Amino acid sequence: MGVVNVTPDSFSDGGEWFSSEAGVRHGFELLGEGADIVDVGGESTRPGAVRVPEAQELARVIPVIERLAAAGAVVSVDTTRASVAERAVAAGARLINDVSGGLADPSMGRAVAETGAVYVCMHWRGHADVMDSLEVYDDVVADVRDELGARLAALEADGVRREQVVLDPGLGFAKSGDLNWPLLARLDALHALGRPVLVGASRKRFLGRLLATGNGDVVEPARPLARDEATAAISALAAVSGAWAVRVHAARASHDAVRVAAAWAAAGEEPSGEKDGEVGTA
Ligand code: PMM
Repeated sequence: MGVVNVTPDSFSDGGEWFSSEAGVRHGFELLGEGADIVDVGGESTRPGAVRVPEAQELARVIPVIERLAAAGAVVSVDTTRASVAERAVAAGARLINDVSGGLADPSMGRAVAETGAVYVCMHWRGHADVMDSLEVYDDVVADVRDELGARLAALEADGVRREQVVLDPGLGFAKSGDLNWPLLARLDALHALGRPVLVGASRKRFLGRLLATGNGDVVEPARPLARDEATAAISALAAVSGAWAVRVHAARASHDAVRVAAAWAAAGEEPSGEKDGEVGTA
């Protein structure tokens, strides 16, 4: 899944794709680099970011989704708003990627059920302006699994079919630094919920910290663009761990990494059939 942030303030690509034209062009670039899905978002979830009004979010994402979908691309909309999700599906999006897992908008479950779209349900505890204060866990892996399990049950109560849902540990969301590594190392705990898993590690702060230079008081985190090689390494490891997709800003390196992982796995294992069940749309 390649990322098109149609925002002026995304932390990782600095608003480079902030216009419909540029967003569409970048979407095609990502597809050309091997992305299977283009994820279009109009609201930054950068730590500390403030919300944009719904009308502005719609004005950013709908034209880009329409153009990419009309050209045959599989498009996902990155939104926490049910109204934006519905309009995006009407414009051709086939996936709804909700970083709040339905918690930001009580109407989301019903919208997902009605559209029949694939729904990425990410682990989330609060909006970007407060999330850093919410990272209190007894056991981050068990807590994230249990909270996602609760979201899955709530979605089903709203009429969403389990087969529509993909789960996501929400790296970097109410999780700083070393809290992210156990979630990656224990993707099996999320797979135990019986749904496919998407991993979004691309260019995130915990990678900047891992790759930091200097020591003592002068430690400099690696810049977002200097995190792409580490992102590709995670893509390979996530693929080996059975992830359904990785959400990345630089598609080519991760596409190659995933191909390496697939060749490696195919050479070492007996074919075992479907691992998590199909992700199905209506
Ligand atoms: N991360 C961001 C935005 N959307 N969606 C999913 N499903 N998973 C993520 O980890 C995720 C996401 C934040 O990163 P960005 O601002 O660089 O897009």
